[in-house]
Amino acid sequence: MHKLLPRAASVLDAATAAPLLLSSPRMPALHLACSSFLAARPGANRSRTRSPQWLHCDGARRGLCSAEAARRGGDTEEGENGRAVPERRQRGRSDALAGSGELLAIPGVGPRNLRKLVDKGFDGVAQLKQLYRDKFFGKSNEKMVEFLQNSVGIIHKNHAESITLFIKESVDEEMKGTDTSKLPKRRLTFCVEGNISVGKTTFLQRIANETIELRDLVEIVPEPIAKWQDVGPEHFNILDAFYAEPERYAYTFQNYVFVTRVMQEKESASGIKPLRLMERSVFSDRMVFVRAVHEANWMNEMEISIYDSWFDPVVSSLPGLIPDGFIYLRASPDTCHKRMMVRKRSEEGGVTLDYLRGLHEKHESWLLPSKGGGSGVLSVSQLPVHLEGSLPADIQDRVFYLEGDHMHSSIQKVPALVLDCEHDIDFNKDIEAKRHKLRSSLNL
Ligand code: TTP
Repeated sequence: MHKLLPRAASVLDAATAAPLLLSSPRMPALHLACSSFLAARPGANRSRTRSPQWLHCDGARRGLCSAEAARRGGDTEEGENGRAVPERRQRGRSDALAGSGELLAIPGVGPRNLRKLVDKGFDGVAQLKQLYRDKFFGKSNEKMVEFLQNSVGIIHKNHAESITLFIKESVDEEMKGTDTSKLPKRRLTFCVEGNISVGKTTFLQRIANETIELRDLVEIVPEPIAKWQDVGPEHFNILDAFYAEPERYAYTFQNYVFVTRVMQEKESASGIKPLRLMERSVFSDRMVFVRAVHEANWMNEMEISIYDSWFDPVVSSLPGLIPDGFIYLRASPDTCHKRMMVRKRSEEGGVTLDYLRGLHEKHESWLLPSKGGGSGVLSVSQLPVHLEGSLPADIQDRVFYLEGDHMHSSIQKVPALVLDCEHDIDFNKDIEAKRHKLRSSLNL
């Protein structure tokens, strides 16, 4: 862990303000100043997000492009390319769907959408209501519509809207007469991203634990590096194996990184603090590291195809992996390299400045506005005009919304806060100064 920590103009102020990004109408305890920020995430009129380019998978293969009857629940039972599904296949499927018939009572659900919902693990109305309560309560309907279209694969927006409305009204009906202030608040999750050694661990531990205002509100989920360094009864170190023989172990390692993140998400899912700050995400795995090892030819075409073939469906079926926002700790590759040299993690002896440069570029093209306007490059929108006033002034120009063809559909329009971590500061001093300020204000 670094003794000296990266500095934003005032990292502490920005970090303290970060939870303001996480506002939700259901989180009054956080004194949220910008409740419209997440709830009104833009993209309301986006018709359908195209599948990400890296999937190399066209609409037909994913069953996304056949014509669909636009009647109430009017999805027909068609196979790929619009051909009728063979009877045997239909019979097997209908066995699997037998227990989920109640879903057919939902406007917008016909046989085809029923199959998609069941394939994604929604076996009944109760699961859809739970999804709504966990992920979309207090947000605009558009969020759930987007989820149904992008993650479940419901093609027609009007079907997704009908399903959303039905579920929302059912939940609202059930909650009539309930004192909502006594209900558990929906947890929010932010993922902290940034190059190797930029200071993510330190940021999380010290900012969250040593800042009085945040301690009781924030649960920290550190990256499961210890799990990578100690696998099974033989205590294999897969991080070390990867750096020692990257061509041999890149796929195996990235696969294990993903699995350990899923395990960790499950372990932390039942926490009660309203805010969960996670170190990295499956999205940095895919957008940064998998890209890097593929470009370095450490992961071959077959391996990246295998990775992609499970990445999208698995992520889509685990909504807990999808954060409400990102915090990008940004520093130059040189600075990260210097910090890495000071840290001296034994496995990283061979990590070159060039490799860090590559990772830096990938973070930038993912989490920062495209500067050159190159086509095909990720674009990130500035804060929409109508929301400008709702964010604290000192983070207003550091918040962006992720969008673009290279972005996984489930993080389209997710906000990202960018913090400049180029310069070192002594956090002890800064935290003490903040405490002092707080004590003075309490004495007033
Ligand atoms: P980081 O996730 O960047 O963690 P860190 O401890 O370096 O972060 P910080 O100093 O900012 O707290 O990387 C941990 C190690 O794992 C690093 O050597 C890079 C490697 N790694 C991969 O090779 N692939 C991956 O997908 C991830 C997430 C990490």
